[in-house]
Amino acid sequence: MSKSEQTVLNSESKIATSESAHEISKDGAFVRQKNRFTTPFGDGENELPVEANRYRLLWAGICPWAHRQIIALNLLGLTDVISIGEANPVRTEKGWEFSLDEGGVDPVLGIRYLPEIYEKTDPEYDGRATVPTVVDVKAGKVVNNDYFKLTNYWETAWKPFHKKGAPDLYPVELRDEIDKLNDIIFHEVNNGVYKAGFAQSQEAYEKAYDTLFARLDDLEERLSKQRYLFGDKITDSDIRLYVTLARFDIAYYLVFRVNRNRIIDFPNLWAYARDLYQTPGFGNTTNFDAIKRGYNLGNHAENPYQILPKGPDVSIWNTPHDREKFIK
Ligand SMILES: N[C@@H](CCC(=O)N[C@@H](CS)C(=O)NCC(=O)O)C(=O)O
Repeated sequence: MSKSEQTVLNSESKIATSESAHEISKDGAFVRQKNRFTTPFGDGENELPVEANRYRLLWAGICPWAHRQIIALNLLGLTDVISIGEANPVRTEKGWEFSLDEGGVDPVLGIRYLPEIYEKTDPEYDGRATVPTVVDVKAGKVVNNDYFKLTNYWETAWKPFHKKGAPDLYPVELRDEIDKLNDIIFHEVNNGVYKAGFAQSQEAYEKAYDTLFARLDDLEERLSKQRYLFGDKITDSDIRLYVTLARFDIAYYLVFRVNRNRIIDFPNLWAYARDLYQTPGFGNTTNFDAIKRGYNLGNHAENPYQILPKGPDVSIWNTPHDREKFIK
């Protein structure tokens, strides 16, 4: 489908289904839309009550912002109290579709396309219906799509439901530093690849590309001295960096033109990525096939003949990483 056909389709439906014109600045740079549903979880009057079996998290295996929620829920043992719905990784012109489920509808919410629940929640909403989305099943409405802060809610407000021995992914004494690094990782790496991929000017693309690789060089150096970003223990920042590393060589390198080098060319970043991949919660929630199909065949991809790249070989993610050497 050509870009102009895509635009026509998008303008016909009220809810935008791909990165829309309003997310491109005058100089051709991609500026991500703001989150619409941002009420935090907590026990305050205006907060979302933390309650078992009340919420459903909707995601798609392609999506880094959604994947990090799934990793956090798995590490913390929250998958017993928050249900999970998964959309097909290949996004359609009508938005995320629950075609992996029997009958093509989400078994709990009964929706075929994600925009249906956004429309039901707020008929005025005209942004993109995105994953991750948290739905209050009792009310049948979207309550949160704040992909940036969600992992922090699972890590803090949801503590009463953590499994025994769950890791502390957001230790109080490190929160300021974790927040600072998360901001950098977001702007320069997680969203950096999108800024390169969705840029509509050479200048904006090159700026994103240079910033991204300068930051990867910096992280390569940081990870030459310690096992994880903050030392010996996995934190929230590792989850955020991992989801982009896992998509880099198989999708971004080619589709988003971030081709200075691959992750497997950085000795420390590559060993670090494998170390996480081989940690329960990371590799078992990483679906390389979904990632490849999603980025290459989804409605935002410019791939008129729908050809799926054959490589790369992902079995190398299981090779030894030798990162235990950093633990004293
Ligand atoms: N909620 C954020 C981030 C989440 C996000 O962009 N998710 C993507 C998938 S990785 C999505 O759902 N896109 C739907 C669309 O563009 O129609 C946003 O609005 O930009």
